[in-house]
Amino acid sequence: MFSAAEKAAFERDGYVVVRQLLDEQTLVPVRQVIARSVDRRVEQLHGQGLIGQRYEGESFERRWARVFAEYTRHPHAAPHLTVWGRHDILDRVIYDLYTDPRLTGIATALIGPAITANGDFWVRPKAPGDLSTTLAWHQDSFYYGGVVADHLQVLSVWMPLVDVDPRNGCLKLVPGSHRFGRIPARANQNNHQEPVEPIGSYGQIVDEPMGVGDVMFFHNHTLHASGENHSDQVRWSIDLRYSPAGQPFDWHKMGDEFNVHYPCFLAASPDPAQVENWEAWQARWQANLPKT
Ligand SMILES: O=C(O)CCC(=O)C(=O)O
Repeated sequence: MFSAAEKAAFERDGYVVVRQLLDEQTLVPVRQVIARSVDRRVEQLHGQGLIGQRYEGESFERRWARVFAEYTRHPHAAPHLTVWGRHDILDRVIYDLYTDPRLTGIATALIGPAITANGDFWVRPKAPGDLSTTLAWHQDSFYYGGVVADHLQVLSVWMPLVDVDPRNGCLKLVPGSHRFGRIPARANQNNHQEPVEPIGSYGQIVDEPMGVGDVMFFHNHTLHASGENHSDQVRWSIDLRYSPAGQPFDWHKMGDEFNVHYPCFLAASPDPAQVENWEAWQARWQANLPKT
C-alpha cells in the first residue's frame, strides 16, 4: 500500500524509500539468478587460469568478493564489468519482479496509469574496494543523453539484496534536487558524468541506509551517488526502470534503437489483458542475441 504521505515525499524529495515492501520469497529467486551468473563467471575465470580456486563454499555475499580480490591481483586481469544486465541476467524471475504488483502499484501511482518496463535493468556487484563501482553525483538523465522535457519521465527502482549503509556503499542523494530539472554536467577523470556546479548548490546530502526488502523509487532528475564499499562482502543490488506507456524513446540518445538494444514491455495497464507476458519479452531479447 503506497500512502499519500509517501507519494508526497516522492514529489517533494524526488525519491522515496518504501520500507519492507518485498519479502524473502520474492528476493531469494533474484539472488539465485545472480548466483548462477557468478557460477558462470567463476567457471570462465578459472578456465582462463585467472583464478586458482572456485570459492564454492562461500556465501552469496562473500563468494564474488573473494573471486574479485584474487582475479584483480592477476597480472592479466582485463577490465571487469561493473554492472551486470541484459541477456546475462535475463530470466523469468526478472520479469516477475518487474510485474510484481507491489512495484507496479507504486510505479503506476507515480507515472501511470499504464507503464512500460525498460530493458535496462542492472545487477551491481559492488565488491570491497572496487573504485570502478563508485559513481559520481549524477542525475540518471546525464546518461540517457536524449531530449529533456517535463513529460519525459523514467522512474528508477533500486533494491538492495543485502543491508546497505555508508560502510558498504549505500546510495547518497540530494532531496529536492529533481526540481532543478536537467542540470549542466561534464565528464570527470573516470569518464563519469558529474554536475558542473558544486553539489552543495543543489541542497543537503543524505545517506540512505536500507534493509533487504526496502525499495527506493527515484526520479530521473534526482541527484544521487554511490560510494566505496569498505566492508569485506559484496554490496549486491538490482535496479529496474519504468516509463509511462507509449512515451517516445526521445529521452534516450539511442531513440527507438533503445527498445531494440534493451527490449521494453508493457508491465501494467488499467486493462490487464494488454500486459505482455514473459514469453513475448524473452522472444524480443532472443531476436537480439549478441553475435558470438
Ligand atoms: O547501485 C549503485 O551503486 C548506483 C545506482 C545508480 O546510480 C542508479 O541506479 O542510477
